[in-house]
Amino acid sequence: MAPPPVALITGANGEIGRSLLERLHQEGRYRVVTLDLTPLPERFRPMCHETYAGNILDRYLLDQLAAHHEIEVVFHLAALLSTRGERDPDLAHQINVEGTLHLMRMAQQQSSRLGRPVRFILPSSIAVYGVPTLDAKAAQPRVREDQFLEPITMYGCNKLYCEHLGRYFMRHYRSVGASNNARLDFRAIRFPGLVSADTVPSGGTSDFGPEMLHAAAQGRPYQCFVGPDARLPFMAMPDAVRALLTLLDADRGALSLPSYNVGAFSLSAQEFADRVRRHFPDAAITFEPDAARARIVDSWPADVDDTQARADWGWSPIYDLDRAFDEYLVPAVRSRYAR
Ligand code: AKB
Repeated sequence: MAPPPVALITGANGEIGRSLLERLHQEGRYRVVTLDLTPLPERFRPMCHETYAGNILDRYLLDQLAAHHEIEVVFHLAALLSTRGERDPDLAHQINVEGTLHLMRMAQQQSSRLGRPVRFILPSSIAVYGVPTLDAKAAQPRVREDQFLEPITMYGCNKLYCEHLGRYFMRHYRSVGASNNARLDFRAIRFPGLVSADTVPSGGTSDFGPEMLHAAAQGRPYQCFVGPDARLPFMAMPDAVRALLTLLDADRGALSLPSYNVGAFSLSAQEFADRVRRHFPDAAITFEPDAARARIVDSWPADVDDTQARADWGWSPIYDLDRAFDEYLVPAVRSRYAR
């Protein structure tokens, strides 16, 4: 029997990466090769066919990866998130754009070599949106994929441009001159703020939600860096991983967009704090807004319209607000910090 095909995960050591790795390992459909700046912790290594510690900007390393493995699927998760990106926009551009370009080029070459399209999955973000005012945010809470595409962060600009790059590589790469028998098959999801019970995110601006929850579960006070009215869409991590895998498996012919919104639930920071207090009544949460970070959150939509993902590839979240907290987040963080 032929061995399972190879899937490459970049940024495997990050929040989505670790959850995705565990899920792929359970399913056993792929031999997983990982690439991350930092070595994977010991417990994840047996889940991988091979692990590489290195930089996606290292083209020599990417060439080596491509030479050693017939990569059929790329999950390109490595990125510098929105807050970190504003602290160092040049670095954000390098990692988020140049790194993605290198990887798309590699996936393109693999597609030509294998004679079939490598599927390239990119987690994009609600950061691609730039809603101009709070009035506009209130008037249009559920934003469609083609609205408000004027991001105010380097990270948002990078993600939006990478969506275009993916579409270009899939449909138009080298359309003049060289012949192309197989282009890569690009698919992207614009994720809301993700909340995981296993990891605390770092460098993002939707981080206030998960930070609040993890602080409360550890009995630590938390100063929220946005005001109580700041509202964002959120999603539980298992749904995010399921979204990636469902989009991966979708029929190419059914996909009408290169990049899709996916929604689950929308919460203000106050509502998030109230939910947390419902389960951890002693949680000491205060609001001490940081103007720059609060402005970023204000520019992101309150919620997303995911009609197209539902219609094209059957997207539907398992975890609505109640289930996310009652059945996943709270029991899992409790047991995590009880250990
Ligand atoms: C961030 O806050 O930068 C990310 C995102 C919304 O993409 N979590």
